[in-house]
Formats: sequence, structure tokens, C-alpha cells
Amino acid sequence: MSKQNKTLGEFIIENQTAFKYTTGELTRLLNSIRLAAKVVNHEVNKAGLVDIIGNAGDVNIQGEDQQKLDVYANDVFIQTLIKRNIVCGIASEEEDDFVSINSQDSKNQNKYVVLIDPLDGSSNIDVNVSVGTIFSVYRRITPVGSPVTIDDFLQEGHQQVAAGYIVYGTSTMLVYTTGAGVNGFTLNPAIGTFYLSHPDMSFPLDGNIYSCNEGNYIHFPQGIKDYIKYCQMEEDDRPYTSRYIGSLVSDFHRNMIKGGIYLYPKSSKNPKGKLRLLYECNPMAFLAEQANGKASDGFTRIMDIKPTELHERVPFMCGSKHMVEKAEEFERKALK
Ligand code: P6P
Repeated sequence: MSKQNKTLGEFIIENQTAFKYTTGELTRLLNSIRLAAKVVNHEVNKAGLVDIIGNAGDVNIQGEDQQKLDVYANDVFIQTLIKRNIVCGIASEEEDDFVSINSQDSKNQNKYVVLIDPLDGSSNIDVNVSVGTIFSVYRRITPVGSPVTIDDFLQEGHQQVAAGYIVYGTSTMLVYTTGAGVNGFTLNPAIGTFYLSHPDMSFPLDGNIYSCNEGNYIHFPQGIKDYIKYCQMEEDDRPYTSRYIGSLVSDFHRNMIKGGIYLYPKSSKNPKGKLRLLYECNPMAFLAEQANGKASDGFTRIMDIKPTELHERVPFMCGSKHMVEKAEEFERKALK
């Protein structure tokens, strides 16, 4: 079948043999994420038309107001994964603790846990700016059939078996990796099918876009301040263009196509950074590395960081390899 007409379902089946674990489960897992993405996309696309935007009236563990679509997207992904009986545990930005599935039922022989940010960039919902879903998949490390434990979730990012995102933008795309490169699929809403539109996605080694909330500039570490000033200098191929959407998935997606770097450093306001290691930074880092990019906290490879708690935050930079390396160079110099 010619590449341009290939559907996500066909692609998953054709490439399941490249996946080094049991084939059927991953296929079913990715198909359930595909289904949930279509359901959430339908609601996101009509958010302005029904009374589903605005606050849900609750606050999540992050202390952030839960937008109704946050709650809705969280429920859709969790219920879809549970109903399809594919995973043994789920962790979500919107859930204080992880969800253990059929923990008393020893028939639950499922081997995978999924971690999700069900609606990343949700502050953009009410102003009709693109948002996304991020997912990360690991094999459990505790015995199959036993209740999952926190250890099944606190794995280093290099243990991920799959990761991806859905970006609900001018078109809806699902982008994922299972460790054999990154491929992007665009939804044809008329028939509800994702088609392979961006095969073998790859960050250009260099770029001229930097994405950062410069409103926090005075709170940044000196090395980040120095790097931002470097980006703004008139020499070589600079000044760069500053592009910041306020949605990690959208900034990452644009930078992967055009070349660029995304930074969310620690600051006096966010001493450990803002982004969550397990369900934002690690999946995006897996995708970045699989797309010939790089992801670190400024000093350490993101996927080598040993998690200690479910919702822990880390400083984060990712994108074109040479741009990340330059930013890391400024961070190191500032410490001398
Ligand atoms: P700020 C969204 O809440 C998010 O986690 C990322 O998607 C986004 O890049 C960042 O936070 C925006 O944070 O502080 O710049 O509004």
C-alpha cells in the first residue's frame, strides 16, 4: 500500500513486528488511544459551542483550576483504557494517585502502565488556541497479576516502550514512537480516520525558533538568561524568532517540523521547574530523541532522571540537538 494512503491502524499492524514485546497488546493499546483521541477531539472542536468550557469548579493536585475539558479528557482516556482491558495501571496529571485496574483480579495479566497529561495547555481552551494530549507507556516491573505499585510508574524515561501526543490544532494529529522513529498521522474528520501524513519526523539539527515564557526572565537562572540574550544577538544566523504558544505539544510539534528549542527552566517562582517529569517531559524526550533531537534539564538527559514521585517537576529544554547543546553550554558556563 502506498505510504500516503496508509491509515494509523494499518501502520500499527505493519510495524508491530518491530516492537520487541508481545505484538497484540501494544496494537490494542495504541488503538484505544486512537479511539479516545477521536472522542476528545470531537469535544475540543465544539468547545466554544457548548457549555463545556470554563472551570469544572475543582482544583487538581497541581493546584491548577480544572477546566471542564481537562476532566472530560481525563475520563475518556481512563475509561477507554479500562474498558479495553489493556493496561494494569494509569497515572494522570488530573489524578492525585495512580489508578490500579482490577487489582484484586488476578486475571488481569496486562503488562503495561500508561501515564497521561489528558489535556496539556488547557489554559488555552477558552481562547481557542491549540491544546494536546500526551501519553507515555511502560511495561510493569512488578509481577503480572499482582496489584500495580508506585514502582511501576517511577521508571526512568529510557524504559518507555511507547510515547506520543495528540495535537488538537488547525488539524488534529497523532504523533507517536515505539522506539523505531517518529511518525505523524492526521485525522480526516469526515470519516474519522487518521492517515500517515508525516512519516519519519525529525528535528533539524539547527533551527531559529526559541520557545520560552520570557515573562519569567528575571526569575531564570543566569545560564538561561545568557542563552536568551544569545538568541537575541544580531550575529551569525541570529536573532532567532521567539514563538511561544503556551501549549508544550504545539510548540514541540512546530519546532520538530521547523527546527527550534522549547525551554521551561526552573525559576524563583518554580524552583523545580513547572513541567511534570513523568507525563510531560519523559514522553516528549522519548519523541525528541527518536526524532534526532535532544531533551535535558540543562545538565542531565531527561530520560536518565530517576523519578521519586508521581507529579514531580523538572526544568526542561528540548528540540534541535545543536540548540539544546548550546543552551546546556550556557548553563554550565554560568556555574563556573
Ligand atoms: P506558562 C501548560 O500548562 C504547560 O504545562 C505547557 O503545555 C506549556 O508550555 C506551559 O505549561 C505554559 O506555562 O507558565 O508559560 O503559562
